[in-house]
Amino acid sequence: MDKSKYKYIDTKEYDRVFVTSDIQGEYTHLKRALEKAGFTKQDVLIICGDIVDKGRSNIDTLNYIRRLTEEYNVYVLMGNRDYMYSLMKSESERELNFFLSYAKKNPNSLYSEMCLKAGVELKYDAKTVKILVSQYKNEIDFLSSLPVILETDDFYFVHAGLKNENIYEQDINACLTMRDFISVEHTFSKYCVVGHVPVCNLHNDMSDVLPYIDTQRRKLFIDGGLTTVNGGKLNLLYLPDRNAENYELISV
Ligand SMILES: [Mn+2]
Repeated sequence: MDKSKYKYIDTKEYDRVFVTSDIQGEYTHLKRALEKAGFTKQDVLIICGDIVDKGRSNIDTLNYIRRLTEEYNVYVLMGNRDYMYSLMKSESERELNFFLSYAKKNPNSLYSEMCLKAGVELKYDAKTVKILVSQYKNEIDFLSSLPVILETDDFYFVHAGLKNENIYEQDINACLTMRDFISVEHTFSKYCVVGHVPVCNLHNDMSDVLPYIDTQRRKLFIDGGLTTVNGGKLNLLYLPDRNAENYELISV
């Protein structure tokens, strides 16, 4: 994995460290959670990917989060859904077709909203993509430039998981899409915080949206299943120290 996909931040300069994930086009949940937390410019928020698709307000969510990154200490990581949009700019026909088949399968998508808002007929072809890429350059550039792994002195953050702690050995696709991080046998030296898999699947209880924690291998799963699970929630966690089990939860 190349260096541009990895980011380190020093969190000592901030009052509080927050993390959330899988907002999936429902920014009003994030807005409410941040209000409940009393999030300020002295705090930092890390968003572990999948900011768009599945929800009702994908363009508004993207713009809300872009604004947050300009006005607050907010770091957004790439999720597999966000990544798909970087393929819109690809010269490769295979990658473009991969994107188009994804867009076709996801009717509540940023893609369909972009067509609607631009007054372009919703079609899944290269010509339509080209029009959208020029009309939504800033939005697509933002999604394309997101880092994949963020490290602090106390945590790793990534959308789906890491295979070990050697950052440069990671496969980007695996970081964004692995569904079996729970079975990765590596014991992390500090907690690895991820979204991607709704926690109810790990709890084996479809109504349980509380974060799932593996204290032995130091993994913290936080995706409350907003938009993907009945009764799903957005989990915003305040991490007061490196012992992730001490988190305080705001669930909306
Ligand atoms: Mn995901």
